[in-house]
This record gives sequence, C-alpha cells and structure tokens, in this order.
Amino acid sequence: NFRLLNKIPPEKTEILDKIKKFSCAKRPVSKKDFLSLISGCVEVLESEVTDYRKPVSISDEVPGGLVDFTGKKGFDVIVVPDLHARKELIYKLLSYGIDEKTGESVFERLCSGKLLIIFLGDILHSESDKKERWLKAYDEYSAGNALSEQMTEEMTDGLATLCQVMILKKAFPEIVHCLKGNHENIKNENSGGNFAFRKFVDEGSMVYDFMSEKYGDKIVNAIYKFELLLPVMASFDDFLISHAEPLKSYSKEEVIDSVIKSEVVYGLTWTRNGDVKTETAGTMFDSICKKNKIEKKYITGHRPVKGKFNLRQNGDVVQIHNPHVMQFAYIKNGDGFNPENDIYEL
Ligand SMILES: [Mn+2]
Repeated sequence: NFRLLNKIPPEKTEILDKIKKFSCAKRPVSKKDFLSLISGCVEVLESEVTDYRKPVSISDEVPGGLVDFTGKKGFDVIVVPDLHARKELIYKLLSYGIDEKTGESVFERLCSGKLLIIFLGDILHSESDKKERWLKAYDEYSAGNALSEQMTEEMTDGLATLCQVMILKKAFPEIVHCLKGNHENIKNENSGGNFAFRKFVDEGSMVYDFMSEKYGDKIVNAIYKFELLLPVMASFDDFLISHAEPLKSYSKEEVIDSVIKSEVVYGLTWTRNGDVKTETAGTMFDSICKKNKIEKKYITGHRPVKGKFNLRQNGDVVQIHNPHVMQFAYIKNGDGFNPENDIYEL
C-alpha cells in the first residue's frame, strides 16, 4: 500500500494500474493489446543509442549490448533476478516500501528518477514449481494440442510477465533495462548465441508452437525483434551485471558488439556452474569499472541458488536467483554491493 500515493503523477498511476492488471491476469493478453505493447517497446529499444548505450562498431544506428552507467551518480539500483513467468513479482516489487523511514515505494522512487531497475532476463518458462503443469501440457502437445488448458495457463503467466517488462521499459526508458537471458529465444532457434531450450519437457518448441498458432507470425517476429535489441550487460562504478556468469573475460568493446558477436551473447547468457576455468570477473572489473577502494561485484542470475545468494570466483561473482523466493538486490548509491545485507525478499 502506498503511503505517498499523491506524489505520483496521474499518468504514472495508470502505468501501475496496467501492471497490477497483468499481475493477476486470468487469460492471455489480447492480440491487439500485445502488438501495441511490443511495438511501443521495440520503438524505444531501437532508438536507444544514447550516452549510456553506445552503438555497435559497424553502425551508428544499432544500439550495442552494453548499458553503461559508470561515472554517473545520484541513484540507487535494483537488480531483479530471472522472472520465469512469475507474473506477481513485478507488482510486488513496485509496491515494496523501499525507504524504511518514509515508506516510499519502489514505484515512487522510480517516478522520482532516482532509481534504476535492471532485470536479469529469462522472462518466460515457469520453473519447477509448475513442473506438473508442464508435464500435463506436454501430454496434450504430444497428442497434437498446442493450445491446451495447461499451456494457456502457462502462457497467461509468461506473457503477462513479458507485458509488464515492456510497459516499464516504455514508460521509463532511461532507468529500466532488461538484459537478455538464454530464455529470450521465442523462435527456439540455434543461432546468434541462442540454443533451443528443453528442461522438464520440450518447453522451447511448445512455446513457439503456442505463439505461432494463437498469435501468428507478426507477433512472434515482433517479440523476436525485441529479444535481439536487448542489451547483455549493465555496468556501474562498482559492479557489473549480466544474466549468467561471464564465460570469458570480455572487453567493453566486445560487449558493445555482442549484437554482431554471437559468442559473447552465448558467453553471458548460458554459463553453467563449473564452466569457467580461469577467473573472468576480476579482469572485467579492472577494465570496465571505476578505479576506487570499493569492492567490486559481478551480479548474475541463471543458475538457481538456495537461500539469498551463492558466491563464485572467490566472491567476485554473486548469483541471486532463487526460483522459490521472490527477491531482489538493492544497491544504494555509491555503497557497492554487499550480498549479506543488500538482498531483500518480497
Ligand atoms: Mn537462464
């Protein structure tokens, strides 16, 4: 509940209302609403060549893979781990009283422009809490029904989550960013750093077939475009963020050019625990972060953790995705990230 609701301008409360509706969606978004949401968001992303997002080296018009906030001051940062069709998470986050003294909510702070939100991606495909639903949907799918009741429920949740991310990106283009995860692969393709996905069943194909049958190529292609336009890393003075642990140590230029270098997309979205043979984060801190006395951290999701976080690379890398808990990292301006104190549960 908002204690300071009157501070939010009316056009912004409309945004919150829309997000609330999607957070309790009972059926999949309509074709018309969906297309308009995706187009609006793609338009924002296409024109995101800015001081914080440099273009790729071969074209001044194509936004690169890095959102770079090094050298910028005066804001807090929230990092949201993998969403995986958890449609309630974003509204809960926006309603959370982030200021212990005043009760100011995350949404109010966002409206004041003093807060950045970075999503770690993996928007679709619910995880083990919904395993039974996937198994039933797969039985139907194997019998030729791509639009079963179970699959419709799954996609209601997934698309409602996607719509909320798109609404926020369009409403707050400079301060809301969604990084690409390995699940941002609507066509379930095996190229450009993408690999077809299957875990409990054949999730990647099931989603693609559902989308093609229910929404058609135009919408599938629009989502595909959205995915290709997502950055793969965010950088700040004292921490770096990508969906997965960096497989190799990438230079700033390589990350910016990830759009045209599929091995960088792969190396920042797919890394399994144990894949990294020599430490990669430390070198990237040296070349991308600010040189000061604050301890650097590399924040990732992708691999599930028990409890609040898991450390890798001697504590340089902090994994924060717990599939069973809705939580987020909150880094106050200039303090650096301390996982012991800076992870909050919703
Ligand atoms: Mn992932």
